[in-house]
Amino acid sequence: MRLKLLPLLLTVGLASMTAQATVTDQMIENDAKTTGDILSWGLGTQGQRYSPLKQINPKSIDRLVPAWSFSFGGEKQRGQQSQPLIHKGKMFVTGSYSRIYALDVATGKKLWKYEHRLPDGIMPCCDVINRGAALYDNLVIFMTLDAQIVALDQNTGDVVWKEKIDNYADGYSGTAAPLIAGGLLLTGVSGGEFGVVGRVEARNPKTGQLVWTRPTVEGHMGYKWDDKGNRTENGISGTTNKTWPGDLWKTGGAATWLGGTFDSKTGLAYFGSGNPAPWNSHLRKGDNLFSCSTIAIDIKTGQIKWHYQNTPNDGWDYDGVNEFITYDQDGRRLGGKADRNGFFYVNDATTGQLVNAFPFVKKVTWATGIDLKTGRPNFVPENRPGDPTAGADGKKGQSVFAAPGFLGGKNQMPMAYSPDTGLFYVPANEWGMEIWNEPVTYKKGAAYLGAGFTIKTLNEDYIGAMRAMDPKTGKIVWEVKNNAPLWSGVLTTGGNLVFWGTPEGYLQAADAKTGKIVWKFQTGSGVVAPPVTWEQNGQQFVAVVSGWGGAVPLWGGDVAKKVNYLEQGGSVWVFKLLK
Ligand SMILES: [Ca+2]
Ligand SMILES: [Ca+2]
Repeated sequence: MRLKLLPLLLTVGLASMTAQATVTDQMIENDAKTTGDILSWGLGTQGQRYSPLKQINPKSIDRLVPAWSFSFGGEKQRGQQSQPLIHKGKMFVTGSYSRIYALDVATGKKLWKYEHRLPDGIMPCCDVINRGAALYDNLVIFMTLDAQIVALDQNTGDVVWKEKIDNYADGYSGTAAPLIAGGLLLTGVSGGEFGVVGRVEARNPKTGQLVWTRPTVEGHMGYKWDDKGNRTENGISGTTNKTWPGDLWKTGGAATWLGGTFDSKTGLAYFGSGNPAPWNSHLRKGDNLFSCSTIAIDIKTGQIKWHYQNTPNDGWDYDGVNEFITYDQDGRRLGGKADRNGFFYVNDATTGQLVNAFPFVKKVTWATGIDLKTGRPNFVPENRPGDPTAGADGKKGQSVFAAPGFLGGKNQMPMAYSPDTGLFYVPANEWGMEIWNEPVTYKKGAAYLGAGFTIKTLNEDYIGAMRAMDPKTGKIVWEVKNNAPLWSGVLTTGGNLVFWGTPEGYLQAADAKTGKIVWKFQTGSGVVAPPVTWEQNGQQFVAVVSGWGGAVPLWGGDVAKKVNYLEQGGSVWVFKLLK
């Protein structure tokens, strides 16, 4: 089914037919099937990260060698979490500190670079990273650490339009790759640790003009805009004060910081939402919608079609931002999500009904399981960090050991789904934390947590584990353990391969059915970005960005100390088969 465009966008779309190198809505809708380009984060808006290409396979992969490498240069390194895009012989890849490069895909030669001028006082919680760009028409569009969206000409790197999302000084930032769906540019916001208000925004990708906004904290008004820029109300999200006490919803967090996926079969965009603010859950009795949830938005209306809350009244910073990947199973359109809270959820993609839920990590302390009838977790009340007002001095609540730690059974690194094997490939981590609550009051632009914490290891020999999960049975079909925490996304292919990176610097590949490692390459710095593959002139290529950083070195407590020998970097590697 091809979605009908909004009248406004149809007009704009027709007017731009003369533009060159155009990326169309049709091309984006078909992205997962077209192996010669990569137009969206996730290799298709469903986010499956599956390519049907099979030239590189367990038999031929011995001959996989570097074709070229490109350095992001300068003195700016830190975390590199970007997924490259490929279109008409060009690679578009973002770097740390809100930089973007266009490269000649054949040679790695730099065509242009854009370095966004960042003000002092930006407040990214979890390193100066960027996860990638979006392509539309002749534009390449990305978000910046000072909460702007910049659209550049694909050929020249010139700025075509630039829009401010919100005030960086209030804690807003932008790190996710934008999503293009049904002629709209869909973005979320980062800043849940600063009491921002999460939302999803839809814009005209040609101009940056807003079409609608949908807040992800219950009680806030959504808006829509007509083609003249007139704003009208579009209904409140939920019901004010139904799941939030007092005024806390006004600074309720639920940041949509990892962006979203889209399925043209349902017409819905799926955005995950982060923790409710502040972290101290005793201040906000209730479910605190729509935090820690999967939120399905009808992109034509900007209304929430359904939501499923993974962690009601979260007390552990279990951001529910993880990607919701739609797929077919038993004649149904379902979606899979490996949540930071340690459970893997399968929901009906059209209605949100919970179909299955099971742990994908070995130690979960906050709940004994998810009730498939009610859809709610079976909480373990004594494992919730205590209320500080219950203590003798009122300053520190009872500390608990919780697993997963707040960095999650899975974090920002996107998993992959293979329609060939029917398995999800989940980059998981096994760790815990000591966590306690403290009193806190909201102050604009300041951290809004009301909690103290230290990440702890659970096992001597490993933290990371790449796991092949069967969404029907909940079984781990195979796993590959990793000493350092996994922080890289995953790619799977019709060549029966699964690719992922490690903080130790390897890009590696395993047999998708057995998990046997069949290839690895040392990139020179930690890999915390998702690999991609495409074909050009009959040859299959693989690419990945390398550069250690992200939340682990900044927030990782005992784990950060354990991996402080890892070196930073900033480069993109491209591989092909030796003939
Ligand atoms: Ca494609
Ligand atoms: Ca968070």
